[in-house]
Amino acid sequence: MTNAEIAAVFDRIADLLEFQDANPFRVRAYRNAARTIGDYSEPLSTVAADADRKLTDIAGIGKDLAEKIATLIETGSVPMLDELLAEIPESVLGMLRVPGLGPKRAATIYRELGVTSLDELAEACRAHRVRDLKGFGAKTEESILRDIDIAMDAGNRLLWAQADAIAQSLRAHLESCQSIAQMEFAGSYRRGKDTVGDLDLLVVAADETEVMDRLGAFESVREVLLRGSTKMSVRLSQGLQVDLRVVPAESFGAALQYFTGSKEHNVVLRGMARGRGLKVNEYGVFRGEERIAGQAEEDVYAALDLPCFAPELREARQEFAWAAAGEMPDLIQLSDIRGDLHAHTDWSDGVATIEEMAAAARERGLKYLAITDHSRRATIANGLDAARLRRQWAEIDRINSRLKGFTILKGVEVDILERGGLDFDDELLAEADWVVASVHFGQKQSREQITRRVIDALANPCVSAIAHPTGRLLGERKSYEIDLDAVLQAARDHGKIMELNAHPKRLDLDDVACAAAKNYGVPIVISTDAHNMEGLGAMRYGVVQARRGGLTKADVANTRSLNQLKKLLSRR
Ligand code: DGT
Ligand code: CA
Ligand code: CA
Ligand code: ZN
Repeated sequence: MTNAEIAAVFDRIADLLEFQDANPFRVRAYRNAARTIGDYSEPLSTVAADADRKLTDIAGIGKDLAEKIATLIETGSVPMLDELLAEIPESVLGMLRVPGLGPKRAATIYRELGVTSLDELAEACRAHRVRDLKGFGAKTEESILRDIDIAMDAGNRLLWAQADAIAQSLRAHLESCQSIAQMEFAGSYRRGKDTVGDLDLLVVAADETEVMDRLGAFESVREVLLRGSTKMSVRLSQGLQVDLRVVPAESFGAALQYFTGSKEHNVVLRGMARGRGLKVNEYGVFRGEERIAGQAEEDVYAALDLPCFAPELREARQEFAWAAAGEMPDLIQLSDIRGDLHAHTDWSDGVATIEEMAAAARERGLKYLAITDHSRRATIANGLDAARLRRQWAEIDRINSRLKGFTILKGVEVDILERGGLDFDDELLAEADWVVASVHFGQKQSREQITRRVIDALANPCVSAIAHPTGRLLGERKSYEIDLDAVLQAARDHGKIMELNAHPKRLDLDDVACAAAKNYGVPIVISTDAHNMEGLGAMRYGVVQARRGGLTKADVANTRSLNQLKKLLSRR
């Protein structure tokens, strides 16, 4: 059983408990467990099998949890989950993914109307049976119907990070196949899109039968959907479909270009080719019958006098204009990142100590780390009051005095309150090195209200950046209503920074908003929002999205040295 599978079990337990309206702290404990396990780099089954090691040695895993994990690894299930499932059919959980439909309302719909799936829910809304339930109404019914696609999609598309984990293990599995001469993933996965519908895989192989047999033997394959002479499609246990195509070596570059997409990018490309009397398809670039390019992707683009676009840019947004003007941005890379400016510790809802987080950041080659635990409003996340925050900062001073070549910044993630204003006084915030402000509460307010709250926060001289500015959670919740243009203008006017939260579920700001920030001259900070040591590894997901937004090293605040960063911050 993989860590991701174990994490999914605890997430399901949390879902079911929520559905039963259980104590939120109990629900949170299972959510945190899922996060810790999902982020852990070593397979827990390895730790469990090692007689010299204990699961409880892992930060964030206590005795009760360790027992459940051991049972899971041993038997493939855990009694608690089975008991919960005996009370509530699993299909009902899909309803929890409809934005705005909390566990309480979902439970009402299930009990009163006997609705057990998303399809039935849509039907009940269309038949206007939902609006008459107590606590509902016509507006709620309409919004359920409007947002139900998010919940339906959630089952179909994987987060890029999930697809990446699968792609990497599939690549490792296939690499031992002697027959494969070249192999590359294409499609939305290669473009780094935040969610991935299916994996497109291209290979050049001496013997396609061997490759297809090998793919069929991949441990996660649940079903072979189709197998032909050059194409094979399988469905994996995670629900993801993989499309394999075996292509001739002389067409590999053309196929890679074609199947990387996007479709819109390819439409523009074909138009440009036609203008030159050429034809582009998945087999090559042709002048009449003659193939003038196809083996390498660069050659396909070169035949049209175009640069070999970074896959992240191939969305028919600005890339062709940049190429025409000779102004292709030199995209940011993971190695450009020097620090992480959003991280939690066991002082609030993280699981590692300040020192552990700092050591882990240093291990990753970073020079600085801001500790930004939650402010008191976030009671469920064990938010800090002023006294505890001051104690934490004193502790950071002590740790810093022992560190050489690495600096921990005294930060805080301060809540932007529902009524407006921040959760701490300016006097306290002025003592911080770095302040990120976030909207965690009052997310259902109007566009005017939320925009005003965020702009006011930007106007506060103590605030350095706005964290996860739109609040979206991929597959769970759309952005709250916010006028991002007005927010970016305010950020520019007040010399502030906007966050690209690198958590794979957030990626917030998204690629398009990052490009908008760049147009306004607003720097972006790519931050992991890590709640444990492994969580710091999310930086690369953020960098991929930043690249999709066309950001360069200079556009991103935390590529700077600490001194340069301080200069940037002194603008506020
Ligand atoms: P996904 O899988 O929904 O996350 O998105 P993609 O972009 O991976 O889409 P997919 O898997 O349907 O197709 C992969 C690429 O193949 C796509 O980005 C462009 C190319 N492609 C597929 N079908 C067509 C088509 O009908 N026309 C054109 N021009 N390109 C296509
Ligand atoms: Ca695809
Ligand atoms: Ca596909
Ligand atoms: Zn945070």
